[in-house]
Amino acid sequence: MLVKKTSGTYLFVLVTIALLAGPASAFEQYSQNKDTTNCRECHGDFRAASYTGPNGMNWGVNLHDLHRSTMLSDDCNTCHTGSSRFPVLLASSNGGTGFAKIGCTGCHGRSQDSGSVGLRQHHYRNGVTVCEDCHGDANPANFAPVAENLPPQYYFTPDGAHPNKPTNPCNVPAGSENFAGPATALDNDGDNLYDGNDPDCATTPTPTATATQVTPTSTPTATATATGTLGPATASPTGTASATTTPTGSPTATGTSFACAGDCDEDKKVAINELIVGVNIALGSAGLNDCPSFDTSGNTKVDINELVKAVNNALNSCPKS
Ligand code: HEC
Ligand code: HEC
Ligand code: HEC
Ligand code: HEC
Ligand SMILES: [Ca+2]
Ligand SMILES: [Ca+2]
Ligand SMILES: [Ca+2]
Ligand SMILES: [Ca+2]
Repeated sequence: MLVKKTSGTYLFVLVTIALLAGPASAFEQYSQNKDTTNCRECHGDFRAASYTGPNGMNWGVNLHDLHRSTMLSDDCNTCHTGSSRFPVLLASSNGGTGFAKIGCTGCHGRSQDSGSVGLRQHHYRNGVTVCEDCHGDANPANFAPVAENLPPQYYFTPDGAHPNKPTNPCNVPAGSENFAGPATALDNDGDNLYDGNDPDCATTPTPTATATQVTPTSTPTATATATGTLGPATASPTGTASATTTPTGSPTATGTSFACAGDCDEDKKVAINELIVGVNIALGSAGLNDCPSFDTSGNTKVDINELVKAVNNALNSCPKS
């Protein structure tokens, strides 16, 4: 293993500590043990009779009932796992009727981002910077989430099993994302601008990827261009692929999408040898080309928070997307 002295030792120790620490102390569940830890430290008991938000506003409703009854028509498995009601994991569940098994992130995140980045940046912009200790993408300087108007995965419509679930991140028509509390709903992309007040909502929702094929007229060359918001890169990644083919061929376009930090071979797993590649890129003894998926911020370097993210992916499996 190619680890240089000084900073290399530091990185190796860091990776080792992260491996040993494991997810036990992480915010991957609403509370550690039904106590004032993780999300519950600031958002309180999810089942409290009357929810008071972190900034002191009382919603006059029970957050548990607002979610499970009002929005989800009592589909408990949307958030709950196994036969027990505890713990409640943030990104995994048994899966409600017709829903992917991704729990809270089904509404509090978008599949084009790696997990609930907008939610974390909303915290960051409201002075809660603790998320950045473990999620580099919590800092808006490190990651650009997709726009407010792109719907979370559970917002598809129509749905007979949950006729009152949220459907539109711009809250159009009114009441399609907002059900209680302040007149606003969710700041899906974490820029502190909500729903219709976010300029992203002035445009009609854009498809996540478009492909145009220029049909060749006389020469047997076809070009395909794909643009879209694919994966956690800062800039909007634009991939271009050209294929030389017969006029009847349908060339496929490939954009660069790194859904899982550290997953060099894109098998949806991060193996130890892949982590070592990341450490070597960070140290300069390997090039970013050896595994571009480490550079989730797109700054052409591998930073420590990106290594930590990869370690987390190795421990907890890649984010579902
Ligand atoms: C240190 C306190 C703190 C912790 C811990 C915390 N939050 Fe928050 N949360 C806040 C504050 C402050 C806001 C912003 C206030 C607001 O928007 O009304 C907020 C806002 C939110 C919102 C509203 C987002 C929006 O678009 O308006 C959601 C949802 C949320 N938090 C969920 C969570 C979850 C899930 C966790 C655990 C992973 C968590 N919070 C942990 C303090 C905290
Ligand atoms: C939107 C997500 C969501 C849905 C849907 C949901 N719950 Fe929950 N539930 C939670 C959260 C979050 C907690 C609190 C976990 C904590 O405090 O760590 C909780 C806690 C509970 C608890 C207390 C568990 C304990 O051991 O203290 C029970 C019981 C429960 N839910 C039952 C249900 C039932 C029954 C349904 C369906 C009718 C349901 N829940 C639907 C999110 C949900
Ligand atoms: C002590 C480390 C730690 C802190 C601090 C932390 N998290 Fe996490 N969080 C984790 C780990 C580990 C996971 C599970 C692995 C994963 O999915 O990335 C996780 C998963 C999540 C998930 C579900 C998966 C995803 O990627 O969206 C959400 C949502 C989340 N955290 C939100 C927050 C928010 C909001 C804060 C700040 C209020 C926060 N976390 C603070 C470690 C942490
Ligand atoms: C079906 C979609 C959906 C799911 C699943 C979901 N939420 Fe929500 N959640 C929302 C919406 C929409 C709001 C805002 C409602 C409003 O403004 O009336 C919200 C509001 C909240 C708030 C209050 C935020 C504030 O501004 O104070 C918290 C906390 C929260 N959710 C946590 C969770 C947690 C934890 C889970 C998973 C256990 C979860 N949610 C699952 C849609 C969902
Ligand atoms: Ca925006
Ligand atoms: Ca509201
Ligand atoms: Ca916004
Ligand atoms: Ca919104």
